[in-house]
Amino acid sequence: MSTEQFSQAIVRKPCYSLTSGITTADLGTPDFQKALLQHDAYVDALRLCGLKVTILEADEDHPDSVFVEDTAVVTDRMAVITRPSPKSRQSEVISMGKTINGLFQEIRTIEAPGTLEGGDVMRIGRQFYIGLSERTNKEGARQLVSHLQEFGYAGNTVEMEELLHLKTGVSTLGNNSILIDRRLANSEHFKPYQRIQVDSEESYAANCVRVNKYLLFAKGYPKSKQKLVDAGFNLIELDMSEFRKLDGGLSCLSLRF
Ligand code: CIR
Repeated sequence: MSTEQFSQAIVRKPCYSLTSGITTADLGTPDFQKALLQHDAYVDALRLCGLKVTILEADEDHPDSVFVEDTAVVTDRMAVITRPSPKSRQSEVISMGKTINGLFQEIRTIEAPGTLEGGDVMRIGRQFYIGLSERTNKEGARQLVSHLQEFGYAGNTVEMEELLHLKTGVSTLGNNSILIDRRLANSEHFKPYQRIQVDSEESYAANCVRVNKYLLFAKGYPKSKQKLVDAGFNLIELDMSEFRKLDGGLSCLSLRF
């Protein structure tokens, strides 16, 4: 199976209020200036991968708004505006809806009582995997699958425990391969793929982003890095320390299409 190619990305600048974003991590408060620099480096990396990057203004009313991935699911044929679960994140979709409107002809939405966040949605070819998490419920997943089917894609749900989002624990690497955390490694869904497992003390590294010929990878996870280098991937390492303090990974910071 070939690797999905991207030409564009949407990101949002970090807002100062990100220091009060939602978190379960016990890693302290993010440093705003450092977060800005790390975000700039992320945008540079997307450009290096050949993407045109739309940068949305910081949104102070929404502390978690830098994590744009959760507000939409974008494909080459259509986009779906999601319905995040935390109250503080629900109205993030209003401004994302306006941006998406200018870029996609076919747009669908997730409606109450469904909840769904893009971090729970992973695509491999025409197949989408949707994690059932504290953020994405069965009704949200059902609605997404029905939207996807309308455009010729397929969707399967994945039962999960422990992880915030599906992509906290698994990432597509292209060419039929995935990077996977121990907690999902036995899932039947992923057995057909070539699996590279991250070390158990490096579980944060399981969230990475394949963008064209590069792999965006979090800095500071040497064992997993070595496995990927040995497998022939071109890594761009990025310092994610400030976003990690809010449970955010590399994929959360952009929508790619
Ligand atoms: C949240 O809890 O919603 C944010 N602090 C982190 C969202 C991370 N998003 C993602 O993994 N797609």
